[in-house]
Amino acid sequence: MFDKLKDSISRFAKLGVADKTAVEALVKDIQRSLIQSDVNVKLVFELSKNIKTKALKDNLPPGLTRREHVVNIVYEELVAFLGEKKADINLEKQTILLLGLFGSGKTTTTAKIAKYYMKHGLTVGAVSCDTWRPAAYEQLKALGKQINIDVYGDAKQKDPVKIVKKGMAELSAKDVIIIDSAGRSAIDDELADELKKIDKIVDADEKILVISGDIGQAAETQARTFNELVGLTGVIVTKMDSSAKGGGALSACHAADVNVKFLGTGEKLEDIELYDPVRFVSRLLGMGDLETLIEKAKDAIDPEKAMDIMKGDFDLSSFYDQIESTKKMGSMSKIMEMIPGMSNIKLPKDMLDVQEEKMTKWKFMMDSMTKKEKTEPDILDRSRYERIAQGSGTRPEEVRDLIKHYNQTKKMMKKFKGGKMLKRGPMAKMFKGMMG
Ligand SMILES: Nc1nc2c(ncn2[C@@H]2O[C@H](COP(=O)(O)OP(=O)(O)OP(=O)(O)O)[C@@H](O)[C@H]2O)c(=O)[nH]1
Ligand SMILES: [Mg+2]
Repeated sequence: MFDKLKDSISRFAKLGVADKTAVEALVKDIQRSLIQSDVNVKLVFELSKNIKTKALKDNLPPGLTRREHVVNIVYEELVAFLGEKKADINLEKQTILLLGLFGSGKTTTTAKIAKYYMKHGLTVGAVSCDTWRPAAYEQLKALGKQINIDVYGDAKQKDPVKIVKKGMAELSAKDVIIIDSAGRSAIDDELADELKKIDKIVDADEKILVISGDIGQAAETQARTFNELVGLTGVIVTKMDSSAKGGGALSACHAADVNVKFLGTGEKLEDIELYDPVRFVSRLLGMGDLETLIEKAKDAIDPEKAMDIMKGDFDLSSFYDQIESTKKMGSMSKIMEMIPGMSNIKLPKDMLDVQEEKMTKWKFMMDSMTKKEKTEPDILDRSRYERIAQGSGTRPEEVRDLIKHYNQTKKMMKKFKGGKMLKRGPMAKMFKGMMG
């Protein structure tokens, strides 16, 4: 879905100027992509109007070029358009009812989310109350076997309500019980009646509609109808991998005011991801993957310190710490690639990439420095250089080299105005994500 967006953005990003003509061409491209993904035309026009107005009228935030500003706006508008809310998944004891039309992916999704909850340390059981589809219970049983969960069903029982009652009792020791219900080719009275009865018995904590991405903007009506029927707590959009209309379905869910919880991205049981618009749009636009970066950064970096570094606001010891933790995440330029809107920024290439051997020496040097020397390296003079070199078994030139590297990085970071970029936009979001 939205296949061409990435190309449009990268074409735009390569342009020398980001004037009215360029913005208009970009917006046309975006429109084309969205309409191909079956996004409602009215919504497409609203979105393009927003992008155009903001891109051309907004005052340029300090530190951003017009081009970066425009890309950032496209990014933010798309996130808002698809629903800013990241899926909110409760990891407590609960019952989940999955419902939806024929072939939308309910049974597969039952097993997929079972696996997800298990990965988060919960015990899971599933109930098949689909008395419509031939061998529905067998299908779920086979999937359950793959992930080693208990599945309750009764191929002889024709009343889904009875199956659910019994299944809930059998599986009551499980943290999470997932109920796979029957579909129909359309929402008719029979299905409505059946779902209402099941809903009454189960009183599920989550009532999730499973929609196939290939229905595109028709998802809006479908989501609204099911919502009126049972009061949905969320939607899972499947087949995002195989349908060009996934984008239409997602924006339609947002328009219907239901929250997307997961996306199905393939036939295998691990092909599911938590819906996170920031991550999703970043990837769509070829602007890297913030989530991945946040995950990595959480392990490696102290966000407060990282922020100081970006602002050029650091002393020798935090400089050293930062080089060390940045190394854990990969090179600085790699990191920048993962940040939306930042991939075009020319960072002093691999300023923070220092060879291991050099790092060890630097460590010794810093051990031989006084606290004052580390916070105010400017006080270093010839005799201090010599003393530090002697204490660390290095040469004075090598100590000078460290200081030179430190000063250069500081200067570059200040010039690159990292601090200003941290106040808004994706960078700010990333750091917020790291803190949380
Ligand atoms: N490519 C792809 N295929 C999927 C995805 N989710 C489900 N499918 C496939 O869609 C088909 C229908 O999936 P089911 O899970 O049986 O759908 P269902 O809603 O339970 O169908 P009924 O029980 O007949 O109503 C199967 O072939 C699945 O492998 C997905 O995210 N991507
Ligand atoms: Mg099924």
